[in-house]
Amino acid sequence: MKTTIDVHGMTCMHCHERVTKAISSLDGVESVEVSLEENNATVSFDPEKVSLEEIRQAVENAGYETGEAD
Ligand code: 9UX
Repeated sequence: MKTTIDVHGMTCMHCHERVTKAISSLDGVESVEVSLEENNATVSFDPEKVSLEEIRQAVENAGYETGEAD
């Protein structure tokens, strides 16, 4: 499935890279597109391997706040 989650606190390209790596390193994530401008991350993942909650947790562990998925 594909979903977009809000990610707050990213201000530079290093933040962008940290969030991208935090999400893409999870098993079950197929692709991730992080937008600094829109403060979100669009993630394609296999829900049988990884949950949305785990993805949000990975982003928060990297030091960023997440919002509700749309
Ligand atoms: Mo640079 Mo982005 O400290 O937080 S990684 S602003």
